[in-house]
Amino acid sequence: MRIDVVSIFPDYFAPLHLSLVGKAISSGIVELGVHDLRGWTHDRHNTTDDTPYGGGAGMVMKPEPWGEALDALEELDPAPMTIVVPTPAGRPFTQELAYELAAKQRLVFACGRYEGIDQRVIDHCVEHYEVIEVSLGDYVLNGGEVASLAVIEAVVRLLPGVIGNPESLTEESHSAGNGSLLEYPNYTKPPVWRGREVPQVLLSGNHGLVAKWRREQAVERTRSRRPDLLAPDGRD
Ligand code: 6GU
Repeated sequence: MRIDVVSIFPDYFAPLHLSLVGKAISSGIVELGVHDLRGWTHDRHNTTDDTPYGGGAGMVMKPEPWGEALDALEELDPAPMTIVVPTPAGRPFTQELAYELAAKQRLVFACGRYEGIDQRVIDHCVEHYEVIEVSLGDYVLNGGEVASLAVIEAVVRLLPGVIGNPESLTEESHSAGNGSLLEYPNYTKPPVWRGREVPQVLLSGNHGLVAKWRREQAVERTRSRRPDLLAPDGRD
């Protein structure tokens, strides 16, 4: 998969070269390009924003640098681009959407700042590319950079060859493999720590009992923390 990011703060994306995503890049599973939007400005101050038509607070990102950036990215690789636009007005980001994005050939993250990007850029993109506006949840970030980092990590770990043991993908929270329950609590050695014991069933060696206990724990956690993930009648 090829991933491009366009931002006025390209330094936000340095951590992508760490850990699991970094390994996916160095091994060639992911090709990453991070681009400074200011490279597509032509005035002395590299202006990327201006005051909103109609008045009001804040600034809006100008369309011209975005248009040139997207034209230039198109030239870099012939694969069709899926433009991901992080915005609190977007489609809620879920594990299902992460799997959807992981199936694309090429993702381009368009990171807006201030009050957002001139709507004509989005409308232009919808005519020329696939566009997915994505929200991380009902709260406000200063720009799309941190949201893009989260989406990129969630997507890249799903790519074949990135996670050593693919079973860990199906066991974890929100995956299809455990009925979309939250994950059960985990324990490791020592068996007693500061007077707290590991639940006896996990030391029993009885795989059937362990599986039953974990399922019960997952259901109880989900019922108390995220009842919205259970069936509407509150039963699983
Ligand atoms: Cl995707 N972007 C911004 N700027 N704020 C957000 C968000 C995204 N998701 C939640 N808040």
